[in-house]
Amino acid sequence: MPKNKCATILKSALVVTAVALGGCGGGEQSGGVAVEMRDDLTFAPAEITVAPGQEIRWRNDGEVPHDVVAEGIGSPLVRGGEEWSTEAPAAAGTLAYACSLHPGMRGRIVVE
Ligand SMILES: [Cu+2]
Repeated sequence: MPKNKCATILKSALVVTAVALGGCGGGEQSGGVAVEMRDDLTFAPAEITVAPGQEIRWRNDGEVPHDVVAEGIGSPLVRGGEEWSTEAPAAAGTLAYACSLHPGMRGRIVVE
């Protein structure tokens, strides 16, 4: 039956798309912006510029745990070897954030 055949082709296309999208994850080439959480209590880079809704990934390659706290953003504790990501705000503007564990550890997200 032509209708069923069509549905099968559609399902196959969806599976292929899902696999292709899944294969893009993990690297810095995936369209996200990466911020390093460093043992010297800084975010590097301290200021990033992203597009509305773009993925932002905080990665902790050190040993000191950190988090990311801002208006509308609250990460869990990100320990050494872990990472956490979220989407940039949908509206243009500048969002300041901080690590709640380390006063003075601050960063800025510029959405434009
Ligand atoms: Cu911190």
